Amino acid sequence: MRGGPVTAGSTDSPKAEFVVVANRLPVDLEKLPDGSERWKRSPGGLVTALEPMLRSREGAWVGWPGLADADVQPLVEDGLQLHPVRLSAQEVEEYYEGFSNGTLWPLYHDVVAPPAFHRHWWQAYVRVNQRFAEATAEVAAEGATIWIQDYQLQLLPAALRALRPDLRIGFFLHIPFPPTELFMQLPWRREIVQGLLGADLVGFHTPGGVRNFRWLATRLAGAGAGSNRNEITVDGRPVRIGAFPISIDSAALDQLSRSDAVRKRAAEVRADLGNPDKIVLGVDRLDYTKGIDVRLLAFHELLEEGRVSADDTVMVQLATPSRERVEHYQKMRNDIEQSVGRINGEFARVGHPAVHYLHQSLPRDELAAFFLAADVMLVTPLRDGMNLVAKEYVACRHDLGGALVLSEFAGAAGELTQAFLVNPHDTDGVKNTLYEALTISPEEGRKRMRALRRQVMTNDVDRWARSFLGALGMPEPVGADRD
Ligand code: ADQ
Repeated sequence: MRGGPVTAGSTDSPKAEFVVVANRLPVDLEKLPDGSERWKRSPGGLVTALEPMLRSREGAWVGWPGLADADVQPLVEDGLQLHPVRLSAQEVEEYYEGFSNGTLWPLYHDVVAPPAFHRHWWQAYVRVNQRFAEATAEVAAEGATIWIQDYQLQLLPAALRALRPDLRIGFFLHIPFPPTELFMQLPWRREIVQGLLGADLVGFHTPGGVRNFRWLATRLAGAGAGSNRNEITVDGRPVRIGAFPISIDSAALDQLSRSDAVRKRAAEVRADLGNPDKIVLGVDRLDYTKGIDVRLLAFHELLEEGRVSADDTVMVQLATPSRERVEHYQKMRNDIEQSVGRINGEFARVGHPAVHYLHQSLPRDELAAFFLAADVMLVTPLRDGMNLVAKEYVACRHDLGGALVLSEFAGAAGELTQAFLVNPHDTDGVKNTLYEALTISPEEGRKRMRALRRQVMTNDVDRWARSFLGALGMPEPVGADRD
């Protein structure tokens, strides 16, 4: 699916053998200024990974279209059935912004912000998960394979199993599964664990997530040992658990970054920045877990100490607007913008900012040009399920240039061991590592980048999806194209 408007197709869809269920559909319903509505495709890593599989199996996707109170009929897009789930404005507030993003998101990210526990948010979460279960049960063929995505739908596996015990159900969590002590704070901890255990396979990014979940399943849901270490049993039913580190469409990004247009644009970006010796880059969804403040502070102190000069080193921070209605995000945005202002106030010259900050979402090819132009990529989350930006940077560096500074607390650190790993809570450590990455010899840089690329180019998102669905035991379609 590429960008652009989508038109509604036939609505009398057959039952699907393979169904992806996610909070959001791969298309967004948009309201135009004249009050009319249109579909806009929202290509992302998950869509790109799953789309070929969905198409080859005439699959379906169940999700919210992104607009409250929208009564939308199912549609067929290029052979892909899309089944919208309706959410009221109050449900968006309580289930999505509330329980998902105000309770679960901070709780699962090491409580870097305090999670709020509200019973009416929880009730909305239960109600919406039940609605997703009914919508999915409606769409799925007898014995179909269902792949549920992410933390907004943790009650769905059990709710769906209750309605349709014939289905093969997989669940994948895109964010970290928290340490047991933190998870135990959740008033509805037992319900969540029991919800997840409705699946036949529960997948996490890292072995740590698997360990935490296994402990909680045993403690809170009486799960027993399975026939091997990747299995537990619940009421005699085996539930597989495992680590499936997600990745990106590495080959596509590699190709894109090799194109003349992107290479030319990367040179333009450098020139636009005043042809500095070094460009330091951050690219994130604007979220308090991403540690944007951590890297701004490190850069600020390096400038103050005179170890780095704004005359020859610039920082660029690209931040996609995110969850702008949630209060905590508004405050964080103000704080970051204040820090950028402070650094520029002290170190910029007219026409030469020390930090360039764009609160914008950029097109893919533009992003690739920035990755190609950047000498150091700073990825410093306080906690992150995986972090795809780190992998995208590596996939774009076919020239073996650039250095990746990566937080130990990103799932990606488990695979990208040749990066400059940092503890984002240790400001001196981040500062010294950033300095080291800025001053690395070209030979050492190439050696590290070669090793990183070997990892990222081999383990792409297609392999991830196949490995999850293989573990779930999904049958290959007749004539499937296997590599
Ligand atoms: P996210 O928290 O959204 O994902 P991440 O994995 O880094 O984090 O993905 C962000 C995506 O947005 C990347 O593809 C990136 O290129 C893109 N992006 C960021 N800033 C952008 C900008 N300014 N313009 C355009 N694009 C931009 C969640 C989890 C992660 C996990 C993924 C996938 O929090 O830990 O890696 O899901 O499972």
